[in-house]
Amino acid sequence: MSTGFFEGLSKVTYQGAQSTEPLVYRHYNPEEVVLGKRMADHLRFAVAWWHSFAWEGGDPFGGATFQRPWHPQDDMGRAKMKADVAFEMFDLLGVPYYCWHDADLRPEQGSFAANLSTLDEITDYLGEKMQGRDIGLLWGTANMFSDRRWMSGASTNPDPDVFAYAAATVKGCLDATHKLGGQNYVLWGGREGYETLLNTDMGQELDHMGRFLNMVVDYKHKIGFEGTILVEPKPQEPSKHQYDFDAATCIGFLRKYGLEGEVKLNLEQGHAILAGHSFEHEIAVAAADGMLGSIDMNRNDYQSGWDTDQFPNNVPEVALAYYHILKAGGLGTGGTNFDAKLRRQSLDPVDLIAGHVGAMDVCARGLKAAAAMIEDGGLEDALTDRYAGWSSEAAQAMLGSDLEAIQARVLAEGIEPAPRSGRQEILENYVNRFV
Ligand code: XLS
Ligand code: NI
Ligand code: NI
Repeated sequence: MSTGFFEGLSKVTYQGAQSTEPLVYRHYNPEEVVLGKRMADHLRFAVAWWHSFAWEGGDPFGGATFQRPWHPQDDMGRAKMKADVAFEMFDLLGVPYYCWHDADLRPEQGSFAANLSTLDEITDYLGEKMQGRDIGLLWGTANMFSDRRWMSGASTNPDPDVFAYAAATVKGCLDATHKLGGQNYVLWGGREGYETLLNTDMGQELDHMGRFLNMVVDYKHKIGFEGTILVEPKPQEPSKHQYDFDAATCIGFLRKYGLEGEVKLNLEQGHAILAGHSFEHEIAVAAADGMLGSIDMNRNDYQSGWDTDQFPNNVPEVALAYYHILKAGGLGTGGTNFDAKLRRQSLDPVDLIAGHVGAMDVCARGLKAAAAMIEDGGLEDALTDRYAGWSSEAAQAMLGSDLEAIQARVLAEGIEPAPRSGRQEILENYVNRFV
């Protein structure tokens, strides 16, 4: 029986680019084959439980604006109603995946044991709802940042009891993710960082975080979880400085603690912007090290400088992101998660549908543009041309020699490099033909 929350709204269908209807897909055609693969299998869209269903519309200056029938979220009956509405939305949108934090799903019961058992109960309920539907869990994760117990960090907390609580929590969340056939498990360390170095032993905190992540990987193997473990870089907010600052910092961290080959990255567009990077920069950094795992496709407001988690709506930006994803061989077990929330004035159920429809269409259009650039090969040809000198025997031999030999060759051959244009404007104009 339907909850009636989305009354009057019907299943969103693909109608083609010429359609002027507001709630249809104009570009997202799940069955359309792009570069030999269904569009749905490239993009692997996921809805985020927290922003779409748990967030009540508060901001630092004011409380809830959304008054959903399942608010306040303090009992199991309402947690199940929230799940019923979530699955109704998944059906309307035709999305293949969803993601959650433990705290988004279950009511807060005040003790570890009670929270563990309600998490088990609600994830059983989700499992029943997944039966007979074409929907999977992209990833599960633990919210180890909202409750006051996490205020000084989870695995990096100076109090070993909090480390223990974090380990116990992640075990429960990994078990639940495994039970639901999750494709990945994410760790985002919002409080794994510091407010002031005056009270922080950074070296010790990093060692604890490295040890913690190794325990997560060991447990994943022990229970036979085949999904990918992902960490999600973000430079700051809520912590002033977060240890998972950006892709490059995370890769260094993972190597230091022997986790390369075990852990990949969940990259978020908005976090890239906060770190002073473009999204494609973060994707290219991860891809260069074989650590591209999944993406959170939500943009930030460029003027406000904080994590506004907006639905993506800029095709040229999204196209460059998918270009680098396609170049890297795709998202693997990962997907495109909309870690995005409505604006707090967008009160109506139709707004929730419209946010996702627009975002899915922007991504589909970006993917098609990226695929067209790959097929055309213009950017790849330009790269081949720019680095052509390196295919000569002398250049390759130089990489195996040393400074003395190289200096001797420069003198003997009278080498004086001739600067060449980088052709940036020509390449930017090229990209604009596709977006
Ligand atoms: C917050 C993060 C968070 C993670 C999951 O900024 O993006 O939503 O994706 O904990
Ligand atoms: Ni975020
Ligand atoms: Ni995120």
